[in-house]
Amino acid sequence: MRNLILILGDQLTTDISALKDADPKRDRIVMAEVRDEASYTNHHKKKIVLLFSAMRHFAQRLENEGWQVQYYRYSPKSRHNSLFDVVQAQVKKFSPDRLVTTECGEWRLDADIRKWEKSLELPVEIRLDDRFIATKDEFARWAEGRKQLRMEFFYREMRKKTGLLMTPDGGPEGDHWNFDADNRRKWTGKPPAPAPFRVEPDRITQEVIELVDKEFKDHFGTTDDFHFAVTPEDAEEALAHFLDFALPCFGDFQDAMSDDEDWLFHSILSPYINCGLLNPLGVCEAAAQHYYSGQAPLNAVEGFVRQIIGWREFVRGIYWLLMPDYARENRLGNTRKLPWFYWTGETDMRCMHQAIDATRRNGYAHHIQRLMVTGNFALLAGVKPEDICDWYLAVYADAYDWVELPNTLGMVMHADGGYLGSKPYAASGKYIQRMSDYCSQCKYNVAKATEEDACPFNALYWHFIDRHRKAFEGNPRMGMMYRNWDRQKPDRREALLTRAEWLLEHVEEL
Ligand code: FAD
Ligand code: DLZ
Ligand code: SF4
Repeated sequence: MRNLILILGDQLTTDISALKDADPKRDRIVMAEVRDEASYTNHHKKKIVLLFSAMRHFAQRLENEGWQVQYYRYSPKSRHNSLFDVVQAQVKKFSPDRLVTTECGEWRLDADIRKWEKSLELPVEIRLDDRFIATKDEFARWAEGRKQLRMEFFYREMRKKTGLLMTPDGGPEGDHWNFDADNRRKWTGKPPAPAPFRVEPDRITQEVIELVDKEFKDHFGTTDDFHFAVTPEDAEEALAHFLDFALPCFGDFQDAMSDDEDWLFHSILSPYINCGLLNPLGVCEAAAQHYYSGQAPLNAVEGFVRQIIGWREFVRGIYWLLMPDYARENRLGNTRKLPWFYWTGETDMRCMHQAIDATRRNGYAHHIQRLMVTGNFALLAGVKPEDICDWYLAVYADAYDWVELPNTLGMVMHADGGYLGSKPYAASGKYIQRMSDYCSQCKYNVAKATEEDACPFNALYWHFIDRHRKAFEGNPRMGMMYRNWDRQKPDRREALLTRAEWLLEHVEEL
């Protein structure tokens, strides 16, 4: 046998670089559902269903196309509990000339795979993951020598590289690179948000749901109402659904939140893009096409494209530039344990309850819920980065270390000193009230700050500002906040800090 080709659970496309120039007659593919990957965090049950079912569908497709596939189904009694165990067994059985794989997305597993050449005594060829627009080296070259790494400037390079939304003379469509200023509307029910795309589980998915309910019953979330796509064809349908029904309003309501709508105008494509069912560049090209055909406005399409070729590529670049030390960063010196209600949703804070409950049911919450509700609370309450990062890695169907970690540790917790934002995304209840209708359903009063029934975000916000004065006072984007704080009467400041201290002591009861 010539090559043993390892395909990981988030590499589910026939275009994956490990399969380039492969020969179905002489090469053999290995894929495996293994305990170590399914249990290194408390993955949401829906994420395991999505990946195992998509892996099984993908293996079946490869077999139908004539490939020899060694597929290991999950079994608690298996002797092969890690990807290394599986590969080692295959190497023993078939004595391949070499192992071929595509670079792994997570530092943890990547570091492991890079040791295999020695432990297997076999050449291991690790190919670039060309689903990303920038290679790790390209990002490192862009970053070199820059005082500050800003997503916006990297994004412009990616626009030029891909030609997405560029005019023939090399400028950005609409004369601006970024239309974010148009993308901050509150949603009050009109136009109605589209129903999310649904696929009913087929026989394979049903089997996996039964497996997950039995073997992963202690994991977070529920398998109930599983309706994610698990094949590339269905994921393409999900993309078409988004382009037709949600993209036109994506920009306007990108930052909005709603008490009775889980999905609003978001694409819900990250679970598919991240595991290989959709190609990120293809998704952006399809969105751009909707702009050129007049089906969606530029602020929506540019905003959407920026999330993918800007933010998604940028966080990956930061991850590989700074790992493994990055994961240990805690520049604000936080020490608090993650409050238990992150796992149960049992809190009277309506915004937190709704975001956590949607997360539990769906394995999904949209960006502003992640950033400005659950993230903002963890930042204000001073939760340990490690704890909150573990939570985000566990609870979302799209979560992988390379994308979760910079978003949480960097963007939300500002624990890296500011690679993902020039100031922390800290906000009081006023922001949540402005962008949602949660507050009108809440036990707490968003207009109050110091009283017993006052919105906890308000006093916690000022406590955050006060306790991190040294870190942020000199930041030009924070200066106004410090001036506002200093202008308040000493009694008022005292009352706010006293209320915040009480809240911090009683976090578990909120
Ligand atoms: P849309 O709002 O429709 O956006 C379109 C696409 O843009 C997404 O599918 C995604 O591929 C990309 N995108 C948007 N924002 C980001 C971003 N900040 N970073 C990377 N890609 C982005 N995204 C993940 O894919 N996996 C994660 O584990 C993850 N963890 C996060 C943790 C925190 C604390 C925060 C604040 C954000 C996190 N994000 C993560 C980014 C973002 O919230 C999700 O990508 C988005 O909510 C997915 O839903 P959607 O497909 O409907 O996105
Ligand atoms: C996330 C995940 C899960 C839950 N299970 C598997 C698995 O059983 N087999 C596998 O090959 N991959 C799995 N994955 C994805 C990996 O843990 C890992 O996150 C990615 O391969 C990183 O690129
Ligand atoms: Fe959230 Fe405060 Fe509004 Fe309640 S009042 S929903 S806690 S922001």
